[in-house]
Amino acid sequence: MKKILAVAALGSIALSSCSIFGTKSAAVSGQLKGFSPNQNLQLAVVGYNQGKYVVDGNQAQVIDKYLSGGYTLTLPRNVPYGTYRVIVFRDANNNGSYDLGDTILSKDNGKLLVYVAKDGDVFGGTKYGWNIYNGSSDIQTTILNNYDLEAVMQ
Ligand SMILES: [Ca+2]
Repeated sequence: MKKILAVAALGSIALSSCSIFGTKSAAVSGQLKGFSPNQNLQLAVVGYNQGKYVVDGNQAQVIDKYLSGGYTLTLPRNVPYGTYRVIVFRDANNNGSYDLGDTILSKDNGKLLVYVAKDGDVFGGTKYGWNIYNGSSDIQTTILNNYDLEAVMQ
């Protein structure tokens, strides 16, 4: 009898974990300020941990070559949970993704994209999926806009 109960309990756990599979879709948008066209500039969502950009080949790279003042990027679902930034970079080796040797041309805007497995992960107030954390408890959990990027002085 106990064995049957245990199996039933396991079954319900499996069912409830199923319901959290499938990340809600999300996109981040913002304005681009001060960038010059014709510099082979691209946009990417890049891991950012402990003050450093992560270049490990596992992060999805989302590219938009049309620097037309503003941007909207669909955020990937097949990346590890953690903290990310959108960057503008010059693709020095023309391989279509950000990697060592490419120059980041956007300033740190003080915001992090936070991808979490469940509500409240990483920072209090986050919701399952993608969020924008701006250093305060006022976290954007649904509409991920105003992630503006400004060019560094060159
Ligand atoms: Ca590159």
